[in-house]
This record gives sequence, structure tokens and C-alpha cells, in this order.
Amino acid sequence: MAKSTFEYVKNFEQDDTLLPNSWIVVRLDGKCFHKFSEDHNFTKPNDARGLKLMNYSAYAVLSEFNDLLMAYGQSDEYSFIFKKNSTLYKRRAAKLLTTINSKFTSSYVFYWNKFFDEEPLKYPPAFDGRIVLYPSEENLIDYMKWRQADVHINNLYNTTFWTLVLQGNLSPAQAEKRLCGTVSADKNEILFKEFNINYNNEPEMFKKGTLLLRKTLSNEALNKSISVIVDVHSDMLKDTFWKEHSNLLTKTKQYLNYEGPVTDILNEQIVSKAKIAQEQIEISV
Ligand SMILES: Nc1nc2c(ncn2[C@@H]2O[C@H](COP(=O)(O)OP(=O)(O)O)[C@@H](O)[C@H]2O)c(=O)[nH]1
Ligand SMILES: [Mg+2]
Repeated sequence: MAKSTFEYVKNFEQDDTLLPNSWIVVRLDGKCFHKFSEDHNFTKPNDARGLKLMNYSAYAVLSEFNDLLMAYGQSDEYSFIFKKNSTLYKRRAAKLLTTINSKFTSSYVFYWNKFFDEEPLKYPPAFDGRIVLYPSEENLIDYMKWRQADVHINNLYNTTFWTLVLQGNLSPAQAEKRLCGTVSADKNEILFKEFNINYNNEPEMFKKGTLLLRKTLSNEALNKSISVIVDVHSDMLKDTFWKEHSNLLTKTKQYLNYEGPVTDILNEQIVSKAKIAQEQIEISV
């Protein structure tokens, strides 16, 4: 077909191919979520519904993109880690970022009612996104540790702050002043001595964020092993985690057996795979 005289405009497009041989990390972050969480009456400092919706939206992304090794989320952010040699969209940055972001954001809206049954969505949320490349395992592991250290620092502060305000009847300004210059041990002590709260007993999802991983599950009902995505709250700051998951950064298919609890996300996959197996039996009979 003859080219139109307008076709030259295509030459204005910029090449945004990402460097080969490096892990692609896509990090999304909620836009103005301090306001969005207020407008939707999120529980302070952690709203389990909101965090579970974030996890479920990330699970929807991971289910669709096989080149994703894992994802990690906390607060209003989620990081998605592509395998090092991924050639998805020929490693074009804009394609990767926009597809991951729009799938995540549309899932957040699509599944809103699954988690917020009594809280209507008042307006469409938005997430910004960025891509960062990490050339070495050490850099990537440090990235994951950095994000998890962030949730630890913020959550201990927020938990103490909101306990002082909601249970200690301090004003936000007074609580801020009280916490000024305190270290972790001081905050733990305030929670324990003044409010009888042992920070260690707070939910793991609040303290550690959520990691989505691919694992193998031996399922008795199906009488076979199935490949699943699991949501866990592992401590990535401990080197034992990386020793136990030594294939995590190199293989999209994880053969590590999952032995943790059956979460809602996992249960959904078991039910769906059982249904498919049942349908196959019915067809073959
Ligand atoms: N109440 C509540 N607020 C949350 C929760 N998760 C995130 N947020 C809010 O979202 C903000 C996220 O931080 P950041 O991205 O820096 O702020 P943003 O620019 O307003 O999105 C937090 O400061 C909280 O105000 C939650 O579970 N409960
Ligand atoms: Mg934000």
C-alpha cells in the first residue's frame, strides 16, 4: 500500500527501548491518596479493605503478565518486577508502564465493591508510575529491602501517632510533638506502656506489606500440584528469605512449595482450577 504524505510524522516518535539484561521495576503510587483515603473513610492508619484491594489489583496484573517475577505493595504503592531478559513489548518503556498501570488502576476500580461493599467509590482514582532498571541482584534485593524498610518506619510511626490521637486524646499537633525525636524503641514503649499494645502483634500485612510470588501448591482435592500466585508477608530484610528464594530473581516458574495459609487470593485460584478440572471430566465422560 502506498504511504500517505502524512506518514513522516511517525519519525517524531522517540525510541524508549529499555537497556537489556537488567531487571525492570515498575512502581505505581496512588495520586493524592491522603485525600482519597479521607474521602473514602479509610481506617487510620491502616485500612485492611484498601490494602486488600491493592493486593487483589496487583494479583490481577501478575495473573496476566507471565514475565512478572513478583510484586510488592504497601500503603498506596505497588512495585512489579519483570524478569531480567523479558522481551515484552520489545522492552519499550512507555508500553510496559502504561499497560501495567492501566490494568492495575482499572482493576482497583473494577474490584472496588468486592472490598468496599458499604462505601461507594466517589470518583475515579489515579496512580502515577515510573520505571527503574536494576543491573545486579544486589541492587534489586536492596530495592525490595528499601521498600519494606519504608513500611516498617512509616507504620510504626503511624500506629503510634494514631493511637496517641484516637486513644490518648492528643491533638494531631500534640502527637507529632510527642513523637518528635523518638526512635523505634521509644514508640514501641509508648504503645506498650501507655496503651497495652504490643506492636509485634499488629497484623503482618500492616507491618510488612504484601509480597505476591509464584509457587507450587500440592492440592489434595485436585490430586496434583498446581502453579499459583500467593500473597505473603515475608521479611525480605532477612537474608534467609533470599537464601530460601534463591530462584526468585531468575525464574518465572517457581517450584518452591507453598505451605502457608489458604488466603482469599489462593482460595480463588484453587476453586477456579477445580472448576476447570471438573469441566474437563464432564466433557470427557
Ligand atoms: N487512612 C489510611 N490512609 C492511607 C492508607 N494507605 C495509604 N493512605 C494514605 O495515603 C498516603 C500515601 O502516601 P503518599 O503517596 O506519600 O501521599 P499522596 O501523595 O497523598 O498519595 C498516606 O500518607 C495516607 O494518607 C490506609 O490504609 N489508611
Ligand atoms: Mg501516593
